[in-house]
Amino acid sequence: MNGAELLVKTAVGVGVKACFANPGTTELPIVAALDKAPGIRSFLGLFEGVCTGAADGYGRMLDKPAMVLLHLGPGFANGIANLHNARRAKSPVLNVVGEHATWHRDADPPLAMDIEGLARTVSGWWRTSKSALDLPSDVAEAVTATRLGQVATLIVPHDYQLTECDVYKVKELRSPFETLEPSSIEAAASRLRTFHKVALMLGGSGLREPGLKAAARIQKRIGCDLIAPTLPGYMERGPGLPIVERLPYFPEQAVHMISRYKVVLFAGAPEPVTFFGYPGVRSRILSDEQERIVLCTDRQNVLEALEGLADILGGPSHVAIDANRLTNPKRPEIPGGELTAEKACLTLATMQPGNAIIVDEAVTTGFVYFSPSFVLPAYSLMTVSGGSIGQGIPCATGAAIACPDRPVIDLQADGSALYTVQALWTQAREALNVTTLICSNRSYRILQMELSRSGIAPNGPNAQGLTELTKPPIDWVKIAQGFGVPGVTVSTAEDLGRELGKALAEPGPHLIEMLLP
Ligand SMILES: Cc1ncc(C[n+]2csc(CCOP(=O)(O)OP(=O)(O)O)c2C)c(N)n1
Ligand SMILES: [Mg+2]
Repeated sequence: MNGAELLVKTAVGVGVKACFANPGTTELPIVAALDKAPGIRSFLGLFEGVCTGAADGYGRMLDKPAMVLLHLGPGFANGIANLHNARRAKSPVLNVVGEHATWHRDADPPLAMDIEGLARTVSGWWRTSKSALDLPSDVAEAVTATRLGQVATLIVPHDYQLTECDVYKVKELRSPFETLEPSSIEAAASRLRTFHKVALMLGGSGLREPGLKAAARIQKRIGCDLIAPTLPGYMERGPGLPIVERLPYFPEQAVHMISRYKVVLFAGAPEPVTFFGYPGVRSRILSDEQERIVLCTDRQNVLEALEGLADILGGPSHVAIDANRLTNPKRPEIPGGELTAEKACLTLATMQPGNAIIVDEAVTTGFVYFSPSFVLPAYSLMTVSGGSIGQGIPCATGAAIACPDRPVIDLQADGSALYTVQALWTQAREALNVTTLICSNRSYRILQMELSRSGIAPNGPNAQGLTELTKPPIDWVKIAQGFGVPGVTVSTAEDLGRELGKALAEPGPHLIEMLLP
């Protein structure tokens, strides 16, 4: 057995089942090992940002890592933007990056780069292997690090991949969570008993079904509202789960929403801040007068903390969610007429099948999706958690590979789609059940809005030229067809309803361009 086989065998042994790859010469021993030591399916991405975004989507869905196989520093660099989203989503991702042979490195060959320097910007754990025999423990440690919701990056010199060695031993995986002190949960509980108007901000596993059910028990006891970050990495919604509001994107709306509360309790979510530093607007959404209580950080077990708090507060063991609390307990009606952002979102909310996976990289078009969609059948929602666009199509691809029995719908802004559009080819190649709804407003609309908000007219020749996607218009149907995905353009809600129905009924990927004003 060589080092590459040792690496792959260990990865299989600790439960890795998928590898999103764009390899080069320094990874070819690992490519060969994927055949020799079976257990991992590989998927070719035609750009590294596709591979990392797909691994992110896969990791968010299954809460366990896929491997990403990347070529030296340049390959890794191409994948960083979506690894940034993975890091912000607390998504488990295992990167394996080939490095030049140790004896060749000093010659400074063309693809040589400081890979560790790149790795540290997005990885909670990173290492360059020191020998072929270290590879099993390196892989096991890397996978353990991903269990904390981290990106782990293992850099493997080419000569170690080729070194013959027989030792094969999978190391035990340790629980990665930092200890949760019962006294801090008790302290939070006694402080909370004295307050009304509490918001509970949920992150990590707090937004998965068991976490949400524990949050509902706390809510029943202290009457708090539940809030998710503006861009949650992963959350579950549906019947039987409590209503969770989302912090709005624009700072004045976020401040307005959070100003209702005297106390904000954090469970695995960071304190919210504005996306950008706007002159005259403070960074933190909370005021100095509002009390912050940290139940647990994102390095602790959020579910355990929420359940512990619910127990101490004496919350009932199960809370039936009262449908009367919903302001609009009925599913929205199918709208009609020329499409708008709102009608596009309502049509999706009306037709969304049960158990769907919704990827929301709709930017401005998606603002109106979240509210009507809390009355829908159960679904999972993923957003562009790190604000680094070009995440949606790859993320949907990885999610469909992780959960082949669930329909995936990607509500996808047009500008963002074009960063990693070649992920459509992987969808076609793997016959994935993904429907991509392109929000075709032919602009970087959010930038136009930000320009107007800052008092700059968005119609100067440069401001216009840098925010419009016209001249020439982008032909979405041809792009989709070019990658092997059937595509269609719609301009009314009725047509969208009909085409979405067809796309969901037919296996394989589809793209629908929704012409929006
Ligand atoms: C990697 C990266 N590059 C650039 C940006 C800046 N940016 C934010 S939104 C946006 C364009 C959004 O346009 P689109 O995806 O069409 O959504 P719309 O605003 O039209 O709804 C850009 C360029 C970013 N956030 N991330
Ligand atoms: Mg746009």
